Amino acid sequence: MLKRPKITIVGAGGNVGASVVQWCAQKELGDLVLVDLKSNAAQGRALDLAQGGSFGGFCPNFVATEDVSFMQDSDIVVVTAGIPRKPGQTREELVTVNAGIVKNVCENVKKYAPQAILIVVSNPLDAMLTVAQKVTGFPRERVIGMSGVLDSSRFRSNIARVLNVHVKDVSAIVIGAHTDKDMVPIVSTATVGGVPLTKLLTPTQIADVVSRTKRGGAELTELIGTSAWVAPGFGVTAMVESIVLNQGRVLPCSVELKGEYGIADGACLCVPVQLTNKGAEKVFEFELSQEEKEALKAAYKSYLEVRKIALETV
Ligand code: LAC
Repeated sequence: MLKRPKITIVGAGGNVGASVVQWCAQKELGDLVLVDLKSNAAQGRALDLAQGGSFGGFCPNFVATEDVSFMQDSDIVVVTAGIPRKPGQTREELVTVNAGIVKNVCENVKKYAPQAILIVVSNPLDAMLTVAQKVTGFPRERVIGMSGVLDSSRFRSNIARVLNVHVKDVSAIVIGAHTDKDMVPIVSTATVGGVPLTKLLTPTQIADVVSRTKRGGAELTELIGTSAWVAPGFGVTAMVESIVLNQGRVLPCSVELKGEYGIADGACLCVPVQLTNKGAEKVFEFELSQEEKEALKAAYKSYLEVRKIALETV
């Protein structure tokens, strides 16, 4: 008998988790299990979504629970659990609290869903991915971080806004660390309708777009008092969709590197990867400009500092 993919969202009572559920439900990507340790939080989100199902066009048959064992045999587990940053905070400042939460969730993933593909969203993302990998022992194909899809989406939308063009025609990626300081928007390969970005914007305009992209999450957090959820929800859903439909899309995601880009083995940073029903099946490597190479090296150094704190905590 054919079965629908089982997708568990841990932290579904929070904004990002609920946004992931909404878009995965609308796209009918699988049977959704909403887990949140906070009493009634997942149930409340499930009810809200179910009440909108008739207009949203999806069947409101979610499982919502505080009981992590309901993730049993999930094909995909999305981890959004953890505290979000507040205005003025960096993602890195969340490391000690969130490392403990991610460790706890991942122990349960290992126990109940040992074959799952794990998508981590909790911050500081790249260090949390290392925690997830260490706790589960899953291969790199099955431990993937949501960072670059969001950062690249911000980059593309900033370019589209400055040029007043449709965002669909903007092709641009962000790699590196998912931090304000060390994400690396790639200008050398960015194009608009196939035309290099460097032919369309002045260096000053490009510098502005890059800086706005790196501060995209911080800017939004200052405006609304907590971190984003709509764009992160879309980002996670694009990853889930590529995996469950075996689309093979090439999206920037954080994964464990094995020497690619000259980065030492075992570091988790964002690079373009192909997402299939095996997970992060293939890492794509391409030539970076000198400036981008240096920025990636700096991202690696910062990652090591945050990872050290994360691993000391767990
Ligand atoms: C952001 C969070 C999800 O960048 O890291 O909005």
